[in-house]
Amino acid sequence: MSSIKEILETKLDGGNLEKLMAVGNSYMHAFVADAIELCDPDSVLVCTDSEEDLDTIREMALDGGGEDKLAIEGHTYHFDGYNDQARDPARTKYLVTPEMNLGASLSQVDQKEGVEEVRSILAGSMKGKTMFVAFFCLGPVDSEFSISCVQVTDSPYVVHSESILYRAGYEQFKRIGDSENFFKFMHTEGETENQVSINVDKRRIYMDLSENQVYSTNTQYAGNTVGLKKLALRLAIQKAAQEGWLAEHMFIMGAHGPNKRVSYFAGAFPSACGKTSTSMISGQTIVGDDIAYLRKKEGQVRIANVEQGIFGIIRDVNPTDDPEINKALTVPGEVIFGNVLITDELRPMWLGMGEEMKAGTNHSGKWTAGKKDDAGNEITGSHKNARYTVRISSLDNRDPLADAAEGVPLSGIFYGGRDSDTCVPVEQAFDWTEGIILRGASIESETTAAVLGQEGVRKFDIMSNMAFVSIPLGKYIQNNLDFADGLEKVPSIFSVNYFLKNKEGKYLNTPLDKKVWLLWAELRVNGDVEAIKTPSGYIPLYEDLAKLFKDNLGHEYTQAEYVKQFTIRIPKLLAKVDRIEAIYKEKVADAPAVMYEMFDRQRKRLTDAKDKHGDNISPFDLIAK
Ligand code: SPV
Ligand code: MN
Repeated sequence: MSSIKEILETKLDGGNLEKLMAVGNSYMHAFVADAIELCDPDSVLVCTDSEEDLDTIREMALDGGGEDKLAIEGHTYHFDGYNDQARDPARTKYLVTPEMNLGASLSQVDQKEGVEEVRSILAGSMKGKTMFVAFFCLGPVDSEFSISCVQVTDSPYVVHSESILYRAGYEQFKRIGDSENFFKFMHTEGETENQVSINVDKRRIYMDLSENQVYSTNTQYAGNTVGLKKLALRLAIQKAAQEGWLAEHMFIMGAHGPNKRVSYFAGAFPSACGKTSTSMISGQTIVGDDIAYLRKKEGQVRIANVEQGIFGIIRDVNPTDDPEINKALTVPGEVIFGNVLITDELRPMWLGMGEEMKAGTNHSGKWTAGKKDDAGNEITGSHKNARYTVRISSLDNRDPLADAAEGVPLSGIFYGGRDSDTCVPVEQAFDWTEGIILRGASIESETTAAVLGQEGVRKFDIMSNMAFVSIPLGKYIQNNLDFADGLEKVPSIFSVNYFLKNKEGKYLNTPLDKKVWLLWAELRVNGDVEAIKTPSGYIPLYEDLAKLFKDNLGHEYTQAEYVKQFTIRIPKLLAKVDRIEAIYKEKVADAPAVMYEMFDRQRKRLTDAKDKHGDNISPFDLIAK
């Protein structure tokens, strides 16, 4: 049997071998040697943190590596295959050892079986290609949050994306010494035609939980291939539960209160519920838009952005609604556009940009309006899940502490979802336990026309992290509950709902109103405003909202609007408790007992209030007299 060094020497030239060996980590060397033996690339290119190595990646991405140039300097575009436009839950599985049952709701296969299956697909898959070995860091480098990662892939596009989205990690990897404490990602595109993966049936995204290793193959969409994003989140949730911290699907932002005060908030909302746009509310500052790690330090919660860039939905980005993003996407600078429409002038176009889509090229080939696929479905010019990849440092609204090694102190958490008829626009939880259980662990979101299937169906999504939880769901909730133990200052939990509608189906709020809910929460966590205690939580006083609406949006907020929005809808809230409880009873065998206590208490509060005030209670009826 060849030694690891001998295997590496077969494919790495002197310079690359030197770069790899300079990181003195035998476990990483063994991982790379294994990838070489398995995938059999022609050559191996090791990327350090240097600009020179990154330039090589950029050039190779443009030289048949998944990207092409656009007219504006630094802008490139990438297409994924026609059926490779999103995460693929059906082909995404956890590989588990016999003692590791994750429960009925999570997709899992036996580790031995799964490894064998995916490795048989990966075998020889890099023949004739270059394998890239790249190092990145989850969280700020050289910090308590840092998790070192090594990515092997045959896609320069993947490495290029990671270099925008994550902090460089070659030097960081040297810091961890000869430790096994890092994440490993192995990706191959598989067979391609016109630079896109074609063998969908052989697509696999398998998380080997006991090895902290992910295999991903026959796919290019970043949500399936960029190891550090959702693949790493799944590994991090397991690691966090073992070590007593949290890995969450959350944005982080600085809310700017009176006298230049900045209070940091995080928020978890399911896809297409305003997560990125909340992190970008005008006049505020962004730390991150997608994934956060939370740790306790000296009695406080510190939270850090796992990423340094945004892989954002481009649909509806326009100068009015998203001025900062729109600017970053229209001036020279490093941006990768994914699955947008490209005009003959090499200009990217997308849905909701405020211009009519021209004819051009998209992920389906040549495109003109009205084009249909083989099944007769209309193909939009730019895909609904088309994306942009950009560094937060390219944005004017970046928070000055966005890369702080110690993260930022966390004052509050928002949980949200698309809810047309039940919860008020903003409400503070009674306490941490109630917030985690009746808000985070009770998130539901209504499906939209953009998603296949019936519209308006409520989909259950624990902490909006359901797709990424890699431990039994009850354990995950318990870990969230326990996180408050020992804290001197427990962050306040809020629920928000931007999607309330009246009986005629018209929204009761405008998208701009979220700024008022945020700034109210900012005042609340600092003890600047009182609140009304309702059976379901604390809601704002009319006077405080009226002032915030006037000062921030120039809007005369009426009592009638307030009553419509903040009426406590008892029957709807009772139905929600019953729905959620039924899901836990049916699907989550290890749900903590305190959950059922919380459901009962909520029911009692609601029925008591109903007996006293009726079904739908105006907030004015609840003001203590
Ligand atoms: C999401 O869908 O939550 C995303 C994009 O952030 S993906 O990388 O596909 O997960
Ligand atoms: Mn996300």
